[in-house]
Amino acid sequence: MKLFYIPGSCSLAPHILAREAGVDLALIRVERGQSRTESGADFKALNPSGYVPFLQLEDGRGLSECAVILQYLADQAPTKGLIPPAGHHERYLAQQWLNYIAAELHTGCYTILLRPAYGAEVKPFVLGLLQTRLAYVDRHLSDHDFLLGPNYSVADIYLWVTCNWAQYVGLDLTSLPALHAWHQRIGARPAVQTALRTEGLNFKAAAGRT
Ligand SMILES: N[C@@H](CCC(=O)N[C@@H](CS)C(=O)NCC(=O)O)C(=O)O
Repeated sequence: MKLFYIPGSCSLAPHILAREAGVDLALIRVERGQSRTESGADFKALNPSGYVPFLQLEDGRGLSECAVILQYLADQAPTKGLIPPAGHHERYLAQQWLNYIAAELHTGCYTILLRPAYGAEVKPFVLGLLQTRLAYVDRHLSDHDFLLGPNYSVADIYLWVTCNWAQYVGLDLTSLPALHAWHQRIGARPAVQTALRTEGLNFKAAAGRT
């Protein structure tokens, strides 16, 4: 399988997950803002939305949307326990968090805060929303080790990547103690460190933009 990615962007989440799960992926870099791959191929011809992550399966079919790709990859390695089995209540809890991260944090806040196309007048309001939404996550993590309770999962990986963007929007994660401690803990995982190094990033510089 091939994962199309932009270093440090949301595509870092499926990249980390593949390493955690031991799923073999070829990484194809897409040039930010240009819809071209590193070899000059037209990325939109392959994925008309133009977004990374994009996963091309062995049979040539494609999958887009970060939350969906994460579930697909985790389902390839069911014994690793990175996602609860389909049909179980816990699977819906995983989807609940994935959807929250995608809608409320990623596109609902960070995309607006980080793209110059959105005017400066909306940004303080959206930053306030982000703080409120992350405070909710911080409260949850204050009495749970991970988003799904005792088990590290795809939801933690996606949240971790979005938390890396906090520094670019002027948000200090130390103001959210449980989230900050959780972020440090996950950042130390070998699979996370290897993915960061492979994308030419480091944890301290915390990895790119949406
Ligand atoms: N709804 C999409 C949004 C993905 C998205 O925003 N991708 C960004 C990177 S985080 C992107 O491809 N940007 C294109 C660019 O910067 O050229 C998803 O959840 O996967």
